[in-house]
Amino acid sequence: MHVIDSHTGGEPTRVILDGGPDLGSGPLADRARSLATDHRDFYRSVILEPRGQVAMVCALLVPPVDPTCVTGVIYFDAEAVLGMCGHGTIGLAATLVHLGRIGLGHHKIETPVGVVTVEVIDANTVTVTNIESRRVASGISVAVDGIGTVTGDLAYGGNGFFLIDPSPVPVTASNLRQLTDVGIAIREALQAQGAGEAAGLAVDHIIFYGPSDSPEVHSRNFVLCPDNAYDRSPCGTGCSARLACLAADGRLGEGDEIVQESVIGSTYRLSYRHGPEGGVIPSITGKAYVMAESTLIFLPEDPFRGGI
Ligand code: PYC
Repeated sequence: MHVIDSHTGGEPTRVILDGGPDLGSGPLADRARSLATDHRDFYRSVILEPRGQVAMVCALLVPPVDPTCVTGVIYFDAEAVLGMCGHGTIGLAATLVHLGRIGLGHHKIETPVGVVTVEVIDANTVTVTNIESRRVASGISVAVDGIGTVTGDLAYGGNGFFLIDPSPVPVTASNLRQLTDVGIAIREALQAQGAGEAAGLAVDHIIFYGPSDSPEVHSRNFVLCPDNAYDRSPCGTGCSARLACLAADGRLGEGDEIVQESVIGSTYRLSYRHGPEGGVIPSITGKAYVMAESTLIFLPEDPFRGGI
């Protein structure tokens, strides 16, 4: 299995060029469901230690249904198959440039939730235009054991998010353990309360917001992913959900640009235009760097070939 590893603002992406399971040629949403239900051992073996690490997101390349797309892609982390992945799409574009498969300019990529566009500005700088994103519910309160009542918005940006601003824990790199634990507790309470279900949204990502030290930055975030790793980047689909909330609250106008910082200090530039369904079409600009080209080996006699 040939893979190329990159990172986008510190968050790793492993692009799987070949050697994945045969998922057929149906709609990408069906192929993603098949990957999630029938090939869990495969995707965990590629991403988990000792071959990978839990912060990584994999991008499995598949033939697109739409022939105008340069590729189809299905993203997954160690716990779940994702609808979309913003940092992964920036990393994928930088990887396709590295391979000589695309050049500067605009290209379409098919994902399970729809077609997204990348604009390759230079070998490392990419703008993703995501699928239409929307706020689903605002001011949702959840009672969390040991923490109290936490209030936030439910929003969709290709994945389902609960966004909490301001964070109950200061959003700093020295608080990663506490942010993770509190994020897990909130997600469990939210799921027990059925808040996402009631709003028609499967919520598996939690985002906290706090102030940044840089005056040009709008806010700093901490994003908890389904596998309980935190996103080292500002999270492209999370930023899409955030843009939908800022637009719905009248806090950011169409075409106005903000800078979103991650908990480790990496940044994306964000803006939106209005979408046809009443949501927003997000633009996310970030940088990715290719780090390794590898052949993964799965020896039958290796007791940990399926990952730890
Ligand atoms: O950038 O959309 C994103 C993302 C989702 C999970 C990790 N990164």
